[in-house]
Amino acid sequence: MEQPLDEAARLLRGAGSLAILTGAGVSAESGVPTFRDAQTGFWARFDPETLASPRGFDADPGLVWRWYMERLRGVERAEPNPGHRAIARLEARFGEEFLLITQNVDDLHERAGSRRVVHLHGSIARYLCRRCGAPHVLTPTDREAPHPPPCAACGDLVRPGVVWFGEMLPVEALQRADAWVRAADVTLVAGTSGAVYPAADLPYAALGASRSVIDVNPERGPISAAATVHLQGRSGEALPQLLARLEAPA
Ligand code: BJW
Ligand code: ZN
Repeated sequence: MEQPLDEAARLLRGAGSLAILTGAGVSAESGVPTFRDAQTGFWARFDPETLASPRGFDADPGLVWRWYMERLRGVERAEPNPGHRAIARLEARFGEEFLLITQNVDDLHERAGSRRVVHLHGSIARYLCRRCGAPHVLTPTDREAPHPPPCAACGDLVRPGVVWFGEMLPVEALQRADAWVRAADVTLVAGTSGAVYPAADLPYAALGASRSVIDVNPERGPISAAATVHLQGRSGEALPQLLARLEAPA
């Protein structure tokens, strides 16, 4: 029987276009905790779905602010890992027939060289007013403050430029992602639990359009079960292996 790595390499070799969907697991080997692991230590006492929601921010803006400032520092200290770099190499190989769709709010893909990137859940480096939407540039004081700063335009509170539970994803980004997974010959999914919608629908949209799906995850989750191939392993190891197999003479 064909090994999963060989099967995945064969699918990619035969593909003219590639979509990649990433989640927090891709940044785990860079030391950025996955979303469901981000509640370690002090944060273990809080429900992530409350911290990452407008309701949670309304209830305790200072608590949510401190959580984001701590995570922002973690992202800034982190470096891209071999998984991010393998994804950038795949972009170089597929050129315009490539789109990276990420749920991650870090910029590690860009720092690894990815350019054709769509962010579904925003960015932890961007800040804006929760009321009037005016952008806000973080000062060193803001970063250490126990509370979010006030908006310079209207005085309401500044919030992170991420998509919280109960909020709409950026419409254009989601439409582009959906069109890409339906049209691309292969969709490679890496490091996502498939627990959060509507991003979790994308692999099924690809399968529904009779496209192939490769899932890279050390755990076997709902997407691995439905995928054409499941590469069971860490993305920082499995993706470079896949790339090496692809670049080797057939
Ligand atoms: C490794 C690894 C290694 C570890 N290598 N892998 C349909 C059904 C039910 C509910 C809903 C539904 N549609 C919408 C909802 C509601 C809700 C939702 O999905 N809830 C679920 C809990 C069920 N969705 C929403 O609210 C969305 N908005 C929306 O639908 O708007 C329309 C609407 C509005 C109002 C009313 C009704 C509808 C918005 C979702 C926004 C998600 N935002 C967050 C926070 C961003 C900011 C922040 O970071 O703080 O995005 S939540 C969090 O989850 C974050 C992530 O991007 C997202 C996905 O998580 P991800 O990336 O999969 O990470 P983990 O931690 O879950 O998994 C890590 C994986 O990595 C695991 O599988 C590991 O095994 C693996 N791994 N090491 C490879 N080395
Ligand atoms: Zn404002």
